[in-house]
Amino acid sequence: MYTPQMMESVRRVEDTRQARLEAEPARMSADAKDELLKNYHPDYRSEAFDTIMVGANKGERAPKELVRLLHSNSRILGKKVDLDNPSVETDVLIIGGGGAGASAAIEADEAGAKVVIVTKLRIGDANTMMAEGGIQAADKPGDSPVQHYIDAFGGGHFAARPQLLRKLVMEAPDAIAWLNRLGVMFDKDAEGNMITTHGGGTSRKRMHACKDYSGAEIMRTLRDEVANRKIPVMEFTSAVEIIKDEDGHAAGAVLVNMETGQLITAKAKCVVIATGGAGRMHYQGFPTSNHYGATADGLIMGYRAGASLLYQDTIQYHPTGAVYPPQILGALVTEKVRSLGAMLVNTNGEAFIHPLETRDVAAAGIIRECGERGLGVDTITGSGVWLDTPMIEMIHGEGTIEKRIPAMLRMYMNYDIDIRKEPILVYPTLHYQNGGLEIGSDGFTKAIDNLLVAGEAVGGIHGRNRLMGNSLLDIIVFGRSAGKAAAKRAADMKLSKLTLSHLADYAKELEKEGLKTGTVSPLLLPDYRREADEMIEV
Ligand code: MEZ
Repeated sequence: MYTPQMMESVRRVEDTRQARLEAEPARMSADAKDELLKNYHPDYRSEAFDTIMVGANKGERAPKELVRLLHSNSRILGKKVDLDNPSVETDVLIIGGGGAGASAAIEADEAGAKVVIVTKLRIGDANTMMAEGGIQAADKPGDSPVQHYIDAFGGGHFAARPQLLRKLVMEAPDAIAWLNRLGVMFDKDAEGNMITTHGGGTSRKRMHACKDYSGAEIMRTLRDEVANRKIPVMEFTSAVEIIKDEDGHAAGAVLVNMETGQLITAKAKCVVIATGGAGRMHYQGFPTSNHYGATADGLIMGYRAGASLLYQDTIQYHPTGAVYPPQILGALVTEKVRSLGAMLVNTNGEAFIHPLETRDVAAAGIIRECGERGLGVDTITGSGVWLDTPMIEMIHGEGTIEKRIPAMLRMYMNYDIDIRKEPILVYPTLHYQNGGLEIGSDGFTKAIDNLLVAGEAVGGIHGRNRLMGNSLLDIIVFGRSAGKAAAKRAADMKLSKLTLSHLADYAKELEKEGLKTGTVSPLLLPDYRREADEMIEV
């Protein structure tokens, strides 16, 4: 399956394998990491960012693609929306059908609230489903939430909001217990103990996994629970704007039926934004590991309603996205592959970075290797480095790959690459938005006291870089608590007259700044047609 040139490089990887197994690559100093990030991490390419000219974060920078949407008008500006006769009325409206939205819905329902989930695709079409390697929790002897906090705080460059991170690590053991009770099939040993491994930047083995489809297994369980509880789910229905009342509360959302385009008014006493990430914005032209609907919708709706963003300028590029074969460009190659011992190796078979450096550092190292150093392996989609998967069975014994990372084995087998015998080619892929809407530790946005945010749409939990397995964790911890808080708030919330006047105000602000992009937002779905047309022209 590899080209003859690639095979020449594979031979060099094989020649150095035994020696690499015997000598672990050195860790980098903190200064060397900082230097590497500054020079090679995409977050530091100033030309890829623009200044936000309107709203709560005016004057701050964000990726150009996001700024373009923030500088766009509402999809429904000037359209007739019947706010007086809502077709949906509920206590808690949850926007997003991924792990955070489902967890919030389950807890709000448990607390006795009337709940509706709206999701633009199907429930479970979300980044949760795509997460592979595991979920962190310090729930074993020799570990502690404090240790978990220290790892995550350092990994995030000491920028995480302390109260948010504290909540994340303190509630992690209970999150795992909850998932266990709901029926998640975590990997366990013969005695029934949870099997845990390291991830990049962890000082203890606290990654709980379900082989390498941890997110899919968690989402399966949450989706079943939502169905068992008969929580209404409006699928193929997108929220496009937050509705407010005349006192500035969130009061629901304007929805659009994705098939007919019909606008629907949903009134709610409390709203939870759980819309997930932004990989399909393809910042800086990167491929992505994200699901089709990851287009930052919640950030746009929340911002237009008055909420503020935090760390919107920091993006996570997962070091190991597939770069070959081209059919799976950008697909996630789970960090668990490196947790199990596979090294990152250049075209000469040299290990150039410790495989479990934090993601931003590992990604920057790969970009340097393929760029300035010219030691990548050329493919038709760009240059990549080897991830030396055959090392795994040399370390842990035959059968480990089939048992621990079967999804990886199958994905590559589809292209006649047997990862037990041959290494694979990887390059960073857009994986996660570190930033998002700003919340307090109670989950509410600062500007609107009955608007909550949970999951990847939140900024500040992880700081400027997230460790593996802390996202599956945050969707459960913050999803659950958002559901409980929303039910409580809804119980004593009285809404006044509904309004969308904030859309006109936002439009005026855009006009005042002379901004006329001709685009509307949120994006809802990526538009690959332009790219396809360009390819046809070529
Ligand atoms: O937390 C993640 O992003 C994750 C578990 C990804 C992975 O490498 O498997």
